Parts: sequence; structure tokens; C-alpha cells
Amino acid sequence: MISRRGVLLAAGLSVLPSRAVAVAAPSIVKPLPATDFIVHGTNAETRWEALRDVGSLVPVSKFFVRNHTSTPALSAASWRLRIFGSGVARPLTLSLSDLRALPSCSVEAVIECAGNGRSFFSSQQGQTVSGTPWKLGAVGNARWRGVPLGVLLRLAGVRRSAVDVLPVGLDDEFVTGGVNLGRVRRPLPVSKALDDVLVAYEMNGSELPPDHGFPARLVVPGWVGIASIKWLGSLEVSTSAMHSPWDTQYYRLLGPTYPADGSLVTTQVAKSAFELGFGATVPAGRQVLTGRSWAPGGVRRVSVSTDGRTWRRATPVSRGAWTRWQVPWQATPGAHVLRVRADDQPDESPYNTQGYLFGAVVKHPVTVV
Ligand SMILES: Nc1nc2c(c(=O)[nH]1)N[C@H]1C(S)=C(S)[C@@H](COP(=O)(O)O)O[C@H]1N2
Ligand SMILES: [Mo]
Repeated sequence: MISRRGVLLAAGLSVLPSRAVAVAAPSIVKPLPATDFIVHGTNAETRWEALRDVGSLVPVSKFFVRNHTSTPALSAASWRLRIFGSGVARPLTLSLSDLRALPSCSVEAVIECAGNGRSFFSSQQGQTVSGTPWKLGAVGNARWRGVPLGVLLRLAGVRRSAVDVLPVGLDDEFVTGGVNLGRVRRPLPVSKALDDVLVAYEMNGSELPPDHGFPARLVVPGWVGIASIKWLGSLEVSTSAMHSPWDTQYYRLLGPTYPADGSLVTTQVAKSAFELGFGATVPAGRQVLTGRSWAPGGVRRVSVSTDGRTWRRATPVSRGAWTRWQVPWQATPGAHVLRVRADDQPDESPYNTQGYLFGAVVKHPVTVV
């Protein structure tokens, strides 16, 4: 194999010192093989065909990454989590070993970007939206272990009058369009914080990996991914409402059918995907179509259509934080469009300018040969 330096030398170009090359290092630490990921700038979505032979939990090596900036290199030894603010009687500072010594629990939960499926607003509905043009791979399911946020808030003496918790990430400040929006942070109502939120330090039985929030992140089941702040550094608890650009400017449904200041995005909508590439080539004959469907409250029934007119029930293969299913298909040569619907997934998604919560049935093209 010829080195990058060798290629540059062969091309007669000047060679940057290795430190300068490191500055251009990607925003994501783990390898992103093209067979498993589609890279969008600082982000990477999972290819659905790469989940075909994978169990219910997505291994770290295939789990999507959404980074506003870059994965930071944080030291476990010097990391601290601060809990403070008008909403707590006893402010706390915890080290990672303090956190690990507290009562923990393990939860299987899907994390999904609010913009997952965004590209279908344009490709299926002819609408222009802003943001990362994800297909359906900005989602993953993992088993997370950590301390319930409620345990930490009670340790800190959370007051009855507390209303919001503001988790702040330790990644770089986010600069967009020349404006510095500060650290990635987004208020969470105390009611949700005390319900089922985890301060997680393990993913699928191992230490949280750098790209997914090492040493600790929030896991907010059923809510859009932005709620699950990675590289958690502090939690401000307040007796008055808190805000950040991530709840005033982003993650609001804006557009002609919404109020002027938009409506806040919190919970996810049902979605479904085939474990097949877009435009995949499938051999003719008896096939088994496989895929997954997920929704905050779980999925009751899944139906598949291979002709756009008739629908058949898919058979559940496993039920956890998402449902894996399969359905047989007698594939005849030619171009086909596959569709899958979980429960009441609509045929069209309500338009919003930033393309959040695409929940419509996706038209999945395949070619049978
Ligand atoms: N600190 C911090 N937390 C963050 C983000 C980020 O860029 N910085 N991205 C958020 C978004 S938009 C999503 S969808 C999820 C993605 O989690 P993952 O990268 O572990 O898949 O993390 C959320 N938490
Ligand atoms: Mo996201």
C-alpha cells in the first residue's frame, strides 16, 4: 500500500507536517467502513443492509454517529459531573468512580435523530428542507447501563419547584453561519428527567465509546436524539424555564401549518425500514424480506406491500426497544417498490422547514434480476 505521503510526493505536491494532517482528522474516532456507513459531514448513518444479520442490539461498530463538532478526547480520571442550580438544595460534583458506585440499571433504548428520514421530504414529497439529508439510518438500539437521573437529582436535593434540567456537553462550542451557539445543550423538563432518563456509562456491556459520549451521556428513551446529550459535563437544575438554541431555533416544527414560533419537538414518531440498500439488487425467486419498526410506545403491527396495493402482515422476529420482523416474497424480475408500515404510519409527513419527524411510509426501490 502506498502511503498518503508517498501519493503526495509522487504527485509532486508539498507534504504537510504530520501535526497539520492530524488537524484535518475526521470528527469521528471509530472506523467508518463504507459497507456499514454513509458519511454526511461530521456525521455517519448506518446502512440498513449492514443490519441484516445483526441481532436486536446494534454493535458500536455499526451504530450511527451525530456530532455537531467532533468527538472530544476526555480523560476518565479528570472528568467530573456537576449538578447545580436554583432547583437543587445540595449541589454535587461526581467523579466517574462516584457515578459507578451509585445504584445503576440497564435499559434497552433506541436513540434516533429528529432528522432521521429527512431526505424523503424532498425525494418523496418534493419539499425543500434544511439539515443533514439522512435516509433511515440515523437510528440505533443499544443496551445502556447507568444511574437513573432521578437518583442523582434526589441526591442533589431536587426541589419540588424545579422545572427544567439543562444538560451540557463537553464537546467544542458549536459555530454555525459565523455565530457561536456555545456548547451543545438542551433543556429537559424535570418530569421526564425523574421518569426514565439514564446517565449512562456503558453501551452494550462495555465502557461508553468515545463517539457515543465517553465517559457519560444521557439516554432519554422515546425522545429525539438531541435530548440524549453526550460527553455530559454538567446538569443545571432550575426553578424557572431554561432555553438554548437547541429548543428555540432547532428542534421546533416550523412552517405554514405551525404557530409562528413553531412547536417543540420532544417524542419520536413511528418508523420502519427494510434491511436492504436503496436500489438494492435482489435475486428472483423466493426471498425473505427482513426489517425493523420502532415507535416510542412500541409497535403493535407491521404490514408490508410489494406491489403498492396489497398489504400483508409481517411476522415479528423479536420485540425489544424495536421490533424485528420478516415476510416472505416471491420476487419476479424487474423494478419494484417495497413499502412497510408500522401501525398508523401515514402516506405523507407534515412538512416542516427543518425536516424533522419524517414518519411517512418510505418507498424503497429494488431491482430483481
Ligand atoms: N454533546 C453532544 N451531545 C449530543 C450531540 C452532540 O453533537 N453533542 N448530538 C445529539 C444528536 S442531534 C443526536 S441524534 C445524538 C446521537 O447520538 P449518537 O452519536 O451516539 O448516535 O446525540 C445527541 N447528543
Ligand atoms: Mo439528532
